[in-house]
Amino acid sequence: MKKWLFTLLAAVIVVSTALTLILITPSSVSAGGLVLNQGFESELGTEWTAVNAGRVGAPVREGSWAAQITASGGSLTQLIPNVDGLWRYQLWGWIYATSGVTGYIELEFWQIVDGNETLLAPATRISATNTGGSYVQVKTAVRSPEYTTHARIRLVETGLSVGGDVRFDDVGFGTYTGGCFIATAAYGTDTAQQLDVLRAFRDQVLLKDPLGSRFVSLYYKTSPPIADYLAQHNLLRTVVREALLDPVVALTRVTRPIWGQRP
Ligand SMILES: [Ca+2]
Repeated sequence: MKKWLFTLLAAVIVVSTALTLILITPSSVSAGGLVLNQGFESELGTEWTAVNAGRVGAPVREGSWAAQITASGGSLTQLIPNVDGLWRYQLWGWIYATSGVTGYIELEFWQIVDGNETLLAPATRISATNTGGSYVQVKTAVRSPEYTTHARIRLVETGLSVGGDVRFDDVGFGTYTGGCFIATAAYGTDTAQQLDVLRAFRDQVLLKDPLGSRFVSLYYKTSPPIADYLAQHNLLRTVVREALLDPVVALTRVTRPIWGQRP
């Protein structure tokens, strides 16, 4: 592809996405840029340590893949650096579990200095049992203890036996923002499938670039009043969704092979 064309395309996507970001929940972006909002499309095996667990097709939840624990005692674990003490964080995820099986998303706060690891508080757990053939969202807010440097997220289960099934998708951790789901302004839900590709672009492109990160930060600071206004004006909301958001979503989706992370 010609270089100028690529540059033009990138510029169009960045500008369009920036305009659209006001409609996406800021719940997974913190002051320090900490972001973890994972749909298991590519990150499994790189960021997560999997034991008796792996990727599985996820027809019910967003994207093509979810995480599945394949045998009793299996787990998926991830250590997250640069977590601050005395902050309010939010932990969430989607769990699919068959009868008698419980899926847990556990969060621990650690102080890790010079290789010395200290667990600072008992694990916070959110869970779901027998979700009736679909994914159920669980979430909680928790304050990190003083001296926190890291968080550890663990996806585990109880009750899994032959014929049982437990899956996780869209597991996220980030600064608590009071549950202000700005996406409601346009799509009526913060988990609208249309927004997933934009989240991916934000996480994989914008937030990996210093300028992009500052831009996203700035946008999250300035966007709530705009989103509030949109939420109260149905006609404007429809116009924004159909004239701006939908084309941007389509453009971002078709260009994903260009900007997307390689698995
Ligand atoms: Ca997924």
